[in-house]
This record gives sequence, structure tokens and C-alpha cells, in this order.
Amino acid sequence: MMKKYLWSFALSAIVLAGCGKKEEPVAVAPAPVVSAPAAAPVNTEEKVLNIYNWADYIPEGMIATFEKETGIKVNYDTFETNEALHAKLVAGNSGYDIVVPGSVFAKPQIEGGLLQALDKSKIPNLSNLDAPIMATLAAKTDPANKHLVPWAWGFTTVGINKTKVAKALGKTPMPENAWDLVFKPEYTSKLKSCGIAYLDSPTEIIPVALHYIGKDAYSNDPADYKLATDMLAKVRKDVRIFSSTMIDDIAGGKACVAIGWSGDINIAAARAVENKSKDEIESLLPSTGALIFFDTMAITKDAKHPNNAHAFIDFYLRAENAALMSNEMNYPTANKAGVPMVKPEIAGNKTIFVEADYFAKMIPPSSFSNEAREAMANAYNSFKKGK
Ligand code: SPD
Repeated sequence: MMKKYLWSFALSAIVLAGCGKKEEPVAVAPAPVVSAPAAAPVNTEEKVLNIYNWADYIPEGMIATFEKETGIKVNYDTFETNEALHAKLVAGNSGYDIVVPGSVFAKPQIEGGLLQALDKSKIPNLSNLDAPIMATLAAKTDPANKHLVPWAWGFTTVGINKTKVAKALGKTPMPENAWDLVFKPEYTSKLKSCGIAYLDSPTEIIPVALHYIGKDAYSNDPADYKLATDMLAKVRKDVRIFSSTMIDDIAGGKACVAIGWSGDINIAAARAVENKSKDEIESLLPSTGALIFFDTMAITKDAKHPNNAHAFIDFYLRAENAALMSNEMNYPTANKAGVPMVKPEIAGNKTIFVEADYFAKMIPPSSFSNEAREAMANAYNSFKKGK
């Protein structure tokens, strides 16, 4: 760099020397050699950024603030399942620059070359992230944290409309283990009257079913999927909805119990309060534990706007933006610098930022091989068809 600079300094001196009239040489002291400041890289990309994220995951106004500040126009699309995002990435030319896979899918996506390594020099706010969470991601999913930046984390659990569930259960008391509400015929046979909803995704339901029957939630053994679907078959007739939009399902009254994501269930709870509903919605903490997930931002291998993508990732990692996500979307942030800015009612909600003793019994995410995912999809689809 220095050599190059001296070379161009000399070149411009020659060019300058060739201009104007010839003069008598004058003795001058040699100019001191100064090192040039490193030139800021120029972002020559078109001012566009295409983002593909989960539905109901970004605070209102955040995209507009980024656009106003940078002049970059953001096209923001949403998906509802990891499977939907994965299919787009595998097909290639998705057109998206930033995607937000769950870590369970991000691992095979990194291994399959679908995501590019980040240029960390363009993301100074990486230092805001929580070191233990990053160490976990590095150990289990993304060696040396080369590709992934956490968007949020949360857990898969059971959400209920407390009022309707109490009515449907009648004299039957609530079970100690909330998973019984969605997996045990004694409960499902009663709750079917007010609506049971399952996430419409094999990699969401099979792991919780495996956990319920005492198997490894991230088993890669298809024989285990058979055991899980044998258990599920007993309650199949009681499940009314397969959907990944539990906010509408529970808050809109289509279901009184749902397998869903902690933050979305809390959004449904807040919506019921806003709407002055007489029904109370609650995200439960099953006694045997819930399944933790990390959703992570990554830049696609064929992104057309990688510089803009880095700029957005750094913007999102500002402490105040991370806190805004937790405050509005009810998911814990992995941004340590942002945590002090989280509202006390969110930070103190044990179904959002869970307490240490419950966290200890939660099931951390792992991943599945491509073959296992295929076997799981087949098992799940057969279960849905009631076979
Ligand atoms: N509304 C945002 C929901 C994000 C859910 N991500 C879940 C990944 C779980 N495997």
C-alpha cells in the first residue's frame, strides 16, 4: 500500500513536472515523506438491498430509518418456515442479499456453500454481541463465527388462550407438563373443540415430538421419526390447523392452543390486551423444557449487494436497534450492549428472557443431515395426511 502510494506520488510528480513553462532549477529541501490516510472504500453498488426474514420479526420503522440514513432502498420479504427459505437458497439466484435462517438450517447452508463469509471489518458493531452466545454458535454451527450474526433467539413451546383452555378442559386440571396439552389424547380430545394448531413444518414438530417421547430432539435416525409419528398419530384427528402464523391463530380465535414460538405467542398475548379481549393468552414453560432456537442473519453466496448487506447488519447491531427488536417483537436479543435498553416489563417477562433455572433445562439447538431432513419431511407429511 505504502509502496503503491509512493509510486503514484512519484508518477504525479512527473506528470506535474511536465506541465507549464520551463524554469531554472531552484534548490529546494526534499519534501518530507508522509503516509497517506487509507482511502475509504467507495461503495459503488446500486442503492438496493433485498432482505428475506421471518414474518413479524422487525420493529415498525426500522427499515425506513435505515433507508433514510443510507439512501439504500430495501425490499423486504418474509417467510414462515426454515424449509421455505432453504428451498429458495438451494434453488439459487434467490435475489436476496440477507437471509435469516434458524441455526439448525444455517449449518448445512454454510457447509453447502450457500452463504458467504462476512467481512468483519465492515461490521464494527459485532463487538456488541454477547460473547457466550457467539461462542455457542461458533462451537455448534459456524466455526469462528465466519458467516452468522444473531437476529434474535427464542424457544418453541406451547401457547394457550387460558380462558378458552380452562373452559374446554372443564374439571380436568392443567397438566404439569404443558406438552401434554398438544400430545396427550386425554387433553387433545377436549381441546379440539376450541382448536389445536401445529406449526406447519416437519423440523419444528418432529423435534418437539421426539423430545416429548424422551428421544434426542435432534436425532438423525429415521427409526426415531417413526416413533414420534406413532405418538402423533394418536392425536392427529384432534389437530385442526397446520400453520406458522400463530399470532393470528391464537389472537384471532382460530385456536386455543398452539405449538409455536415464544415471541409470537407473547405478541398474540399483547394483541389480546390491546384489543381489550376478555381472553388471556399465555406462553407456557413446559416442565420438561422447551426447544431453544437462534435465528441468524447471513449474506447469500450470490448476493448482488454485499456492501449494503454489511451496512444493514452493522446498523441492526446498534445497541438501540437490538433493544427495539426485543421491545417490539418480544424476543430476547443476543446483543449484550442492547440489553440495558430493553424495557423492564420485557426484560422481566420470564417467558421472554427466561430465568437461569429454566434456561438450564431447555434443549439447545443442533442440526440435521440432508437425509434426515428428507426422512423427517416424509414422516411429517404422512402424519398430516393421517396415514
Ligand atoms: N415471528 C418470528 C418467528 C421466528 C421464528 N423462528 C423460529 C425458528 C425455530 N426453529
